[in-house]
Amino acid sequence: MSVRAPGGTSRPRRLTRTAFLLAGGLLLLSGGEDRLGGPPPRPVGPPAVTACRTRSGDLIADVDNDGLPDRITDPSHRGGLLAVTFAVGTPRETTVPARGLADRTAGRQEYVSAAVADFDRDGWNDLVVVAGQEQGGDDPVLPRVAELRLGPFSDTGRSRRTVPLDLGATKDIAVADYDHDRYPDLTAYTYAGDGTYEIQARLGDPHTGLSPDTRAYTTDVPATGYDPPSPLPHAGLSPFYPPCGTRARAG
Ligand SMILES: [Ca+2]
Ligand SMILES: [Ca+2]
Repeated sequence: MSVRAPGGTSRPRRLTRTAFLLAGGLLLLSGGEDRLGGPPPRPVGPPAVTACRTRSGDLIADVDNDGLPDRITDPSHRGGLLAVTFAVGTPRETTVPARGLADRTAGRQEYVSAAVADFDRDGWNDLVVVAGQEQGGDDPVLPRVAELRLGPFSDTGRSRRTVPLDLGATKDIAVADYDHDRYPDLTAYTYAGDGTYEIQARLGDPHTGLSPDTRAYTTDVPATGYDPPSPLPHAGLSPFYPPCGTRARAG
């Protein structure tokens, strides 16, 4: 006769469930072969595609290390409408919005924002994702997901290395240039509570790309309210990528 555990689950069934949970945890720890798949193969050299920006402000780069150019667009200029078109111009072309790059809990998030740049300048473009619950009250609501995924990254947003970010109550993000070094920075429109918003900029870093303790600028913004100024201050890709269709001259 099996022993009834509190809650009515019999012990053998509970052990089976525990075993399943453990196996699932080990799967995730080992890099993940769930329905979102694993990260792209580890790069053995620089990308085959030279990253560049189009006249309309899109970024062309190979973000998933399959040798084919991908196109990154963000007509919102603040992360909410970012989308990546993988394998652009081929039969395998597929467009993934920010929500599809977030993670397996994306369906439960009220908002998802993303930004793409090579924050650590290793040649591979990286993905920042913030996602969570909208602000609603005096107290800031922190995002449930705030991560830098160091590239290459897959069409489900999977990468080999993830850096957790401390961005505060942030929904709107963009790539920016604050200190005019070669590392892209991240600008974030952040709720400080009691109806006050501020701009926080995280500076790109050669070792971590961005990190919780990376140098930051914080600027108060006049009461613009829930929606940030557009574009966000110092936002733009142009300091970091050459225009497409130009070639650096030798010498
Ligand atoms: Ca690609
Ligand atoms: Ca990178």
